[in-house]
Amino acid sequence: MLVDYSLYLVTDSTPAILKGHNLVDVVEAALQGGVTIVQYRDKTSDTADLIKTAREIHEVTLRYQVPFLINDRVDVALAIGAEGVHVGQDDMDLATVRRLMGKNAIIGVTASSIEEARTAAKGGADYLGLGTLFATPTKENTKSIVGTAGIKEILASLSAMDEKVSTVGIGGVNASNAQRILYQSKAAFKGLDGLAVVSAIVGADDPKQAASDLRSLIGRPPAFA
Ligand code: TZP
Ligand code: MG
Repeated sequence: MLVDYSLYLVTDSTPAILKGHNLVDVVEAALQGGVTIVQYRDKTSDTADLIKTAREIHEVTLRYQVPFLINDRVDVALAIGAEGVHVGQDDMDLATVRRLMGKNAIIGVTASSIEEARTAAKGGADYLGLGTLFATPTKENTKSIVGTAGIKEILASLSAMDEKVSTVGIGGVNASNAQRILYQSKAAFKGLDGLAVVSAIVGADDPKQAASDLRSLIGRPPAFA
């Protein structure tokens, strides 16, 4: 399946980031602004609430014909018929996720090192979330801050493999650094396929505008290039 990873929205349900906005409305605004794929990431709600909110978001993403993935929870993804799942290194193993979700599902894995990235690529991940790029309050206690230099090393190593995997950078991405991250990653063969963003869109006063600004920055060669 051809998936556009260029502007990947990852949701956050914490009041500090949502600032009174309704999450489903924020996702719709972000879709209007041009996000190309959406992941529902919610570490606190109970299962019934996860399923309810995931269903609501999925109704919206289906209207915009954008793939919808669930973070961590294969059971929730299966329950609502989501297009995919994103798992971290401590979640269900990739082979089991693939068996449960089927060959057409979009499966993403977080990778913070060359070894993690290569293992997930060999294991048949469709894409890798590479990071953490920059320290971010959205995800505290991240194992490692890899920066653009670390991302470049991972991309260089992946490009030498037969297995083809898409990649998105995540962690502290915003309108001020998006073009630089993409530009610097291009020095490593094909570069990143996209950028994953949480607070720069979910926490924006105007999520549609924030998404649209990021989308045009991503599509445009940087002024400094
Ligand atoms: N994984 C690595 S960093 C991160 C996740 C889920 C959070 C990124 O959030 P933000 O607000 O875009 O920095
Ligand atoms: Mg996880």
